[in-house]
Amino acid sequence: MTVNLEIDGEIAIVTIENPPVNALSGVVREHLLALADALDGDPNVRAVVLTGAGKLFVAGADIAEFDRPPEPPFLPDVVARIEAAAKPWIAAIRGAALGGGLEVALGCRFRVATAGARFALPEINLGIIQGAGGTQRLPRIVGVAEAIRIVAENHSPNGKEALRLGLVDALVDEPLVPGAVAFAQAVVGQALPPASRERVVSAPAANVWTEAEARITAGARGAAAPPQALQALKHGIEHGVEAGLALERSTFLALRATEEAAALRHLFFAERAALRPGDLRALSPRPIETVGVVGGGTMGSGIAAALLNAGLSVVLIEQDEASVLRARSILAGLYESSRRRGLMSDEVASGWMARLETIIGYGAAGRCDLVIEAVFEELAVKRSVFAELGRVCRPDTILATNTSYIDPRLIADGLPGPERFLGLHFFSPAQVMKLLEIVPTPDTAPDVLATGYDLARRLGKVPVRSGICDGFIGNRILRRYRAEAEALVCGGVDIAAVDAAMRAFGFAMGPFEMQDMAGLDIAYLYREAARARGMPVPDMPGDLLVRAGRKGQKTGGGWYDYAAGDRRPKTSMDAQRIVAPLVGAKKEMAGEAIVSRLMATMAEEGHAILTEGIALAAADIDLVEVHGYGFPRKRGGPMFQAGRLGKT
Ligand code: T1G
Repeated sequence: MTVNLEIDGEIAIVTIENPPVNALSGVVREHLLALADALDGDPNVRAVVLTGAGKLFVAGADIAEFDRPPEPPFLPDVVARIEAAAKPWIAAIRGAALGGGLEVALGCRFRVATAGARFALPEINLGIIQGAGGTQRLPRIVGVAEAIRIVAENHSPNGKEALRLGLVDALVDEPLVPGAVAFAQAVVGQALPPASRERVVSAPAANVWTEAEARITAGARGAAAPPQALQALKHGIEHGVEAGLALERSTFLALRATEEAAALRHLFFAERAALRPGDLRALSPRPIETVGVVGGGTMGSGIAAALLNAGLSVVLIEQDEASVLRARSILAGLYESSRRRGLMSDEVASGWMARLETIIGYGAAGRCDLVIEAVFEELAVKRSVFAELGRVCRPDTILATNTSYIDPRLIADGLPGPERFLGLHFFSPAQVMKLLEIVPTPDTAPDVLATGYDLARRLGKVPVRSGICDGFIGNRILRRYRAEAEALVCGGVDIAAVDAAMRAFGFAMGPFEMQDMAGLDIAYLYREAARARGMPVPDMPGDLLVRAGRKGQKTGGGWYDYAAGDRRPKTSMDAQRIVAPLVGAKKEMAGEAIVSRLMATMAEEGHAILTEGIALAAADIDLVEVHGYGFPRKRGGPMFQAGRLGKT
């Protein structure tokens, strides 16, 4: 890790080299500050080119430092020193200039970039705001409206757009540094342009602020940082750059110390670690270009859409013409919604339908590099599918099941080449949900497992490895979470109070609203199956509701009542009457108490899962909950929560 200095005639070239992303760690800041002083004092140097080594400029401050109190030299001071330099500093940008990296570039008098460069101030994704002048210098360069989009709404212009906005002064082709040196030689001797912070910015019409506040507050969904980033930007426009810088910094420092920011940092690093598990790093995944999907129902079609969105070719296997037509109409709908949601580039969209082949029978499965089975959750049905696949597929074809409950070892039993088999558990809707539970069997070959992770990376999924147990990681914790929520109701706590508490905590829905949407019969059938196996499973309020025909939204009522065509839950006297035999005297319980009770239950099950080796790390359990079960991102996950309470 260092900051290199080279001299090319009258031009000094300063290169930040701090792999993997040139983060502005303490040592880098020290070097930059010392160099700024030294180069200002060097009469032979008339301009400075600042760049980053490798594929990008700078990915920002070193996020890993944020769990510790800020250490000098502070980044705002480094930026201010570069900005105050007697000679022009020219930022030469290739790849990403993010967060503090863009702020350093804004401190330079000039910026040049390649057309493919990317500019962003993504601090809000970490529960913080910019901390080194981004909210003040950016609007003075690109104007208030554009700055609001970049500072508080995650807009990230590329090089071309940055030139149009005036964020960069010129686009240069590779090799970048010689182009930047030529630019520097051209500006040497010219009067220095005003520093970013001194540039005049016209205050926008009042409606710009009110509209932005409404838009950003709504988009933030309760996240603290975006509205505060806007406030800091606005404060500087209305009260001057010094006041703006001061508010920005105090806000940054305050947010940096919050649980929300710690939770988002936890997930930032967990998501990256999840993609590169240590035991598979040295392995090369198998090449996957054509993927077979058996079953074109909701899950199968969603998986097919996720594969097509990622540019892969899909052979969707069904058993008859009617099923093929149904699958194609589902996929046509998913294509439209993926387009609308911007889930695929124009390039991918153009070949989407052409890369989809739907067939009856297993004939074409022999051409597939991987086949994912997504048929009905019944062992015999799944085994018959793999009997066919074992017969027609190439010996090196990877075979995967999307089961969410059945033991994959039972499904693979007797399959020729069991080392090529594993569980790939997608979550509905599979083209949207980011979680992929990867469930190897004892026979699964390491490179097959590595291929599962590589597929997750290509689909933009978050892979989490799960051992084999009932419900793997996610559904096992869900079962405990729901059982504990029902236990609260049995204890006299109001159904709606439990849901309200979990929504206030950050969930989009409480456990009962969620179950009404998914259907109460899934859990009921699971319990009935256990009872049929002779297990002593006591009746739960949900069982009484299902036996009374209340399966949730699909039957017009479950825990709540629903008017026809209306998904809004209404308190149900019928439901309360039906569950009354299992419910004790009415009891008031504070929202926080409800939350900590359910959090403790999830963490307790998480600990058991860790102890049994079903999950490799507590952070993996948090990723499952956040990316598969709607756990609020700003809370980090049940294990993170337990850690905060010192219960790990
Ligand atoms: N600090 C520390 N480590 C970082 C890092 C950072 N800013 N960015 C990435 N890493 C690590 C990451 O954990 C992984 O580590 C490796 O680099 C490769 O990352 C004052 C306060 C740059 C687009 O939010 O968006 O500046 O797993 O797998 O897919 O206002 O990383 O190998 O051990 O993601 O090629 C603002 C965060 C900081 C940008 C590259 N900056 N990074 O993506 O690789 S706050 C960000 C990214 C700030 C100032 C404020 C991406 C990337 P490991 P990767 P990638």
